[in-house]
Amino acid sequence: LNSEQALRAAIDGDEFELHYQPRVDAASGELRSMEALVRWMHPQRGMVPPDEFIPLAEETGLIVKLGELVIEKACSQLARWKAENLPLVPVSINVSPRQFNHGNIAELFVWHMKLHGIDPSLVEIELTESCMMGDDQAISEQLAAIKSLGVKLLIDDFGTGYSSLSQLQRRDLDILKVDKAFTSTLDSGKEGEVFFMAIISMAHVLNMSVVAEGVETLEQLRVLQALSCNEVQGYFVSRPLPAGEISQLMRKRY
Ligand code: G
Ligand code: G
Ligand code: NA
Ligand code: MN
Repeated sequence: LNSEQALRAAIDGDEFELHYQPRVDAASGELRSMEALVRWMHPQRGMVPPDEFIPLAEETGLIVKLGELVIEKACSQLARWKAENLPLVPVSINVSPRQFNHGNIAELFVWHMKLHGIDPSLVEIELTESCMMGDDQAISEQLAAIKSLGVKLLIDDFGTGYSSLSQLQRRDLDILKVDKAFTSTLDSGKEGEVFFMAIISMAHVLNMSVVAEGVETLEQLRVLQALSCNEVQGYFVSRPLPAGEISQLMRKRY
């Protein structure tokens, strides 16, 4: 399981599946997007979570192949939902630093969107802060290429990395996802609230909307609503679900 060889064989054997975690409007609860989260359906071990293979995929460079598989699966799933006439919302796809630095992410997305007839407004890309470090010019060009497609850009796990305010200001990002570690601080007094208040007002000045990740309780949701956090994601709303269960959710929206 933990070898490069096993991971490579799993990629060739198509042992991966996407689950989808809803992201909803904080005030109305309306479905806004779904995050695609990859799972390894191991023939012996069952479902293996990404924490157990994404780091290895990053180290070995297999993330490039695996990442393309994820893009392909997300686009073909969107096409299936579209064919079933379900009310579509965007799917948000994680792109890791190595994958981002490997090169033409924009072209890769265009190719798979075209292949499946998917409108770019139905695709979002989640980048971590570490994707924003390095050759400034090259990063800006990649981000601009993605934005010109009409795909939204999210900064994921915000607060855990080293991005500076000036970096945030320079990048043309649409949505800021605050790391779930900060959401859990809302349970222990005002300090967590003050942090969110600062992040939210900064993001709004920069024309970004804010998502709180890892929302697990009604109390957390209430605080986030009061702070004008735009959207929430987390077990309180829904766990990541297989595509079939998402279809049922979408049918209920009619
Ligand atoms: O699904 P779960 O919450 O267990 O995900 C754990 C970690 O794996 C998260 O950091 C998540 O961003 C990452 N992850 C899940 N799916 C993908 C994927 O398709 N590509 C990349 N690069 N990371 C993913
Ligand atoms: O790094 P990223 O934000 O993509 O990680 C998403 C991970 O967080 C997934 O593994 C997902 O299963 C997990 N997750 C999603 N919602 C919650 C939550 O409410 N609480 C906790 N503890 N984890 C969550
Ligand atoms: Na993510
Ligand atoms: Mn995240």
